[in-house]
Amino acid sequence: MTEMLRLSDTTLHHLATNVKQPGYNRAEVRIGIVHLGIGAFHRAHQAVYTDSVLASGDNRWGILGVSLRSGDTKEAIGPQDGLYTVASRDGGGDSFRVIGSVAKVLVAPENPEPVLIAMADPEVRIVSLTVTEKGYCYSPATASLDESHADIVHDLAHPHAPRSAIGFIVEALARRRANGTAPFTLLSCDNLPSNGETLKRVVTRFAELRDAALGRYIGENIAFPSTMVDRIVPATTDADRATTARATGLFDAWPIMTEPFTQWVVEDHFPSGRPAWEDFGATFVDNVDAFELMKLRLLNGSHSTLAYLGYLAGHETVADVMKAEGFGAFIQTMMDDEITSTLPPLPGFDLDAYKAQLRERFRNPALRHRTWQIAMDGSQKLPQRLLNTIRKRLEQKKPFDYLALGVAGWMRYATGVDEKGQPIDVRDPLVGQFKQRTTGKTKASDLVDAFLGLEEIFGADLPKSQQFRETVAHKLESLQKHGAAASVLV
Ligand code: CS2
Repeated sequence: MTEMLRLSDTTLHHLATNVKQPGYNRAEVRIGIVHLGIGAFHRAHQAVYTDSVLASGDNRWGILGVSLRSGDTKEAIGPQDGLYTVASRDGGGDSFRVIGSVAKVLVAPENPEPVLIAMADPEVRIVSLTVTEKGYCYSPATASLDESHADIVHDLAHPHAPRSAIGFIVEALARRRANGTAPFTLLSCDNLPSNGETLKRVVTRFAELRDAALGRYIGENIAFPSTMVDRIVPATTDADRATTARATGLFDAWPIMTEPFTQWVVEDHFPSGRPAWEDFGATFVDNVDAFELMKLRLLNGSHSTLAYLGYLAGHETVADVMKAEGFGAFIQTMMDDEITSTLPPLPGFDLDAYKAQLRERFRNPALRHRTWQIAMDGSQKLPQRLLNTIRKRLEQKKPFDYLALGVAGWMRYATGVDEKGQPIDVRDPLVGQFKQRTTGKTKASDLVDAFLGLEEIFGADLPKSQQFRETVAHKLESLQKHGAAASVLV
């Protein structure tokens, strides 16, 4: 591979002829979008829709990608002029496309000022985000700003050199306001219910803490459309790099692996203008909530459940879990008998087909999506993926045994030791708390009590429900006694 050319503007003509490439003049693209949190998901999703818009001749929507933590993305795609490959894979094979919409990458911790300058530019009309759940610096149970969060405390003390997405947004809006520049639209693309409203809540609260008038200005003048985003994007491996280089003829330091499926539902509220993403598959609606709840509860709720139980049963990928005895049937029953009744109606939408397609997507043999990857940050994911669904079932006075096994699976996983007695590398902002609360405890009901003490996950209500406590404890006991593989069979 040493002799292989690397992907860049000047080597593009070496690309294998069956690989789609940006057919537009990248030098003429202007930056209209600043994206905070330029990870693999953004590059597999919004950046692909935007690449199609640029190719259609509207050159106002180039993306400036910002990394809020590490410099990995810039290191990988900076030397490639922002170009990267998207491999879409399923049992039928792979297809490759080079994406040109990312014009530039900045690393905020290296120097916040250029990021703020870009965000204050009048040509920038949209600031979008994929910063994951924890990037909102909120308490997961209430989704309101965590005012004691270290990054928030820092950004309030140093508003002109922020660290958090929230701090950057508020400082940029303050500068635009001071300069008389029209504000940008804020577009959250994270997996949260009513993600636009949530972003508005934390941004407005942070701004208020800085300056009451700024808080009011933001509350009254800024658009925060909500979105539902969907595409499964496993982490890239060295084997994926080699496969991509072989297939495309050029070495790409960070190609993106994903599935053919992609979905984007967006509330159409962009007072400063937007790309015509609907021409390339996005759906614009007045209110996205019903789509978002459907996706979060059916896809992400099942995903997390498969991840915890599957990991405990010794399976490396979601496709492996789906092949193992009982898991496919378990997840189908969980969707049909427990989750479906909690969803708001979507007239004209074929929910059965959606659920069947989801299970097919989980079975995709080419993706190798690791259970460990999905298991990360459970404290931030549980409320919207499983707990709110359980709240609804409690309200309906209906059973929730399958969902409870998912929650117990998370607890079993979060204790940090697997079924063979080996340590688990638990990645979660609250991992210290898990240890502190569970050390020395082995009885299922004691462990459940220890976890339920985490109000930022379970709220004040669920711990008070005896039915919830007992059901989860019963499931955890089953996991302890019989293991995950046997527990999904009952
Ligand atoms: C996954 C999601 O890692 C996870 O938690 O559940 O990233 C999932 O793959 C996407 O939401 C699919 O759109």
